[in-house]
Amino acid sequence: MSPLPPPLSCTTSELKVKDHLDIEEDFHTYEHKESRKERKIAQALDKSKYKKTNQKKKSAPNTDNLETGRVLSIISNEIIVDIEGTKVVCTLRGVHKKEKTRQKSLIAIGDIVHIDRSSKEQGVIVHIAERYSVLSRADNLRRRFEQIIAANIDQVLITTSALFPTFKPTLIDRYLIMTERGNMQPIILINKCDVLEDPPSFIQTEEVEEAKALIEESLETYRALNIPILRLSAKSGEGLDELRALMRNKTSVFSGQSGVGKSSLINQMLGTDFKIGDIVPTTRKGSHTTTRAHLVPLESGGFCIDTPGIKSFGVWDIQKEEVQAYFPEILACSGECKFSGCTHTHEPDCAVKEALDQGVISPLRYSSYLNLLEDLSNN
Ligand SMILES: Nc1nc2c(ncn2[C@@H]2O[C@H](COP(=O)(O)OP(=O)(O)OP(=O)(O)O)[C@@H](O)[C@H]2O)c(=O)[nH]1
Ligand SMILES: [Mg+2]
Ligand SMILES: [Zn+2]
Repeated sequence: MSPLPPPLSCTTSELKVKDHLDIEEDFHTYEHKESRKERKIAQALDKSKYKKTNQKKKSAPNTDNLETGRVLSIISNEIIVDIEGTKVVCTLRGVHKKEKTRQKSLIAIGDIVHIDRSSKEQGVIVHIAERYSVLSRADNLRRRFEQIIAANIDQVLITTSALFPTFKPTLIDRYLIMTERGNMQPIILINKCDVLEDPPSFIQTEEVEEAKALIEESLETYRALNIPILRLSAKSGEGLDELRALMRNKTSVFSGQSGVGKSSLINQMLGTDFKIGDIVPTTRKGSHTTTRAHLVPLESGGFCIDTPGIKSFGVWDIQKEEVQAYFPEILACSGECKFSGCTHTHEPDCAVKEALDQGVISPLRYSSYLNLLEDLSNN
């Protein structure tokens, strides 16, 4: 058995340059031309800041005289930071913006930052502390950037819905990979379970029965893998006490497709007033109501983060050969395959396919595995 790949290395603004430069070299020679124009425009707009920061050679800043806070939300160039209960509007010191990076955003929700406060309500972020975990995905465009969803998270609440939008185990499996890679505990949430018992008239009975069967199969599959999975309803309140208990003293991020009810669940549990959107009747998908992530402190201790719905979830920084390492049940059988480099797709005498036929490996998981290999081959 090959060991699991190491978790995604947590990046800080400083570590990035030192530790990541080698692996980023290829990317930058390729990326250089395309983005040079963009960078020039940005630099021209921001010349004064660049000049100032250019003069200071980067070294670990002395954080003794700085205040520490946590990023609550990011509104273009304004970063709202919580410093002991006070919201401070900050900007990012120019030196951070100049770093070569494969990340789409240098600063993320949940980041712990050190701030030079210029007034009660305003300050400059001088340093981003090392992240202990990161939830990220590949951006939509040819996987060229890592898009950080949130940083310094204990657990990812992989939010799905029983019906509208359709329940998709493949998406769950992608989240599980990035959750493990990013050093976090996954918890799968199936919201809108009320509709299985009391479906609206526009949903056919057959569709409801299919969803019920798929959910039962998923509950069994993920429980066998020791991954917590909860049936919930923001409407009826089913499962909310259990979820509230799991969130106590933890930093949790709600992430999933648009319209699954992330903001509704948070509003129900915490009494917040996040905007709730309608489901588009023709597509039965959400309408991308939450447009930026928000971090909310919990009365019971800890934090939770509401995030915008994702359109797609590409795994980031994973090679095809590594995929099976994230499917423990597939990895466990792979040693018995006839060929040592068996991909479990077309090879004869494949122990994984045998286990699939015998019902030891769930068809849902196997199909996610194939789906991921295909996705990675196309990029
Ligand atoms: N029947 C039912 N509807 C729900 C439930 N939770 C949310 N909804 C509905 O689903 C729709 C979308 O809810 P939101 O909370 O805005 O979904 P979201 O995941 O935050 O969506 P984005 O912000 O777009 O990512 C709204 O019409 C909600 O009323 C539930 O438990 N049961
Ligand atoms: Mg929302
Ligand atoms: Zn095989």
